[in-house]
Amino acid sequence: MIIRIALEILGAPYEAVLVDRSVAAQQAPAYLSLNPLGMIPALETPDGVIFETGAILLWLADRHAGIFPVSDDAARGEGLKWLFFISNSLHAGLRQMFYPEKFIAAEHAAKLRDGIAQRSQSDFAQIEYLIVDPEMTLLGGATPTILDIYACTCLRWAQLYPTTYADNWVDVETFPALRALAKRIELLQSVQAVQVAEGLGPTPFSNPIYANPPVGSAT
Ligand SMILES: N[C@@H](CCC(=O)N[C@@H](CS)C(=O)NCC(=O)O)C(=O)O
Repeated sequence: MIIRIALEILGAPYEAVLVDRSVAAQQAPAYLSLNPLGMIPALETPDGVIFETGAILLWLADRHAGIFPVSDDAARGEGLKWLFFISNSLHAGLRQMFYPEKFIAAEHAAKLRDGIAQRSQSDFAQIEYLIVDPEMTLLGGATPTILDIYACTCLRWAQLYPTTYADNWVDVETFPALRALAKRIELLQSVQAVQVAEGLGPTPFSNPIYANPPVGSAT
């Protein structure tokens, strides 16, 4: 969904193709030939296949100005460090929450999750701090950026998953600025188009529901 939102914001033409996780299509040879890591998303471009969410967002932003500082913009470094933070820390931590079996033996999964839950809470707190920082215009600023949609998408995931851990494991009440940003971003026409296409419900970031159909949609 996140790459699709970026494409919609940019008004770039694209075709969505469903990778059906209910049958592990992301591990099938056809998909592995696109992304050998077997993870979604991947974007087929004239420059070849791009995968890793942060890389795709950056690639798109570099080719369509307006959603991230361009390479010679003085704000580029500020944007890059927080893009890498969201990708390497927040998103990576969420993956450990959602797929602990990929990181540790099953009998230790609960302990791993307990630790990562604390870490994710503090990563979201960092995002909250950036949004309220008047000097930081790339998160919660006047126009949407790839940092906004990446942070809001992480907020969505943390509110829905994992289904086998404590509900409300991230205390979203402690992030009023992030929640306000989520409410603002989800009103964008581009986000609404994606939520309709993928069955995400009207408030996919601030008050998310499970997608219907659950595996996603290629509409
Ligand atoms: N580091 C990857 C993580 C992507 C990721 O976790 N994708 C999930 C779906 S949202 C996935 O492919 N899960 C299936 C799996 O890991 O087997 C990225 O930034 O794109």
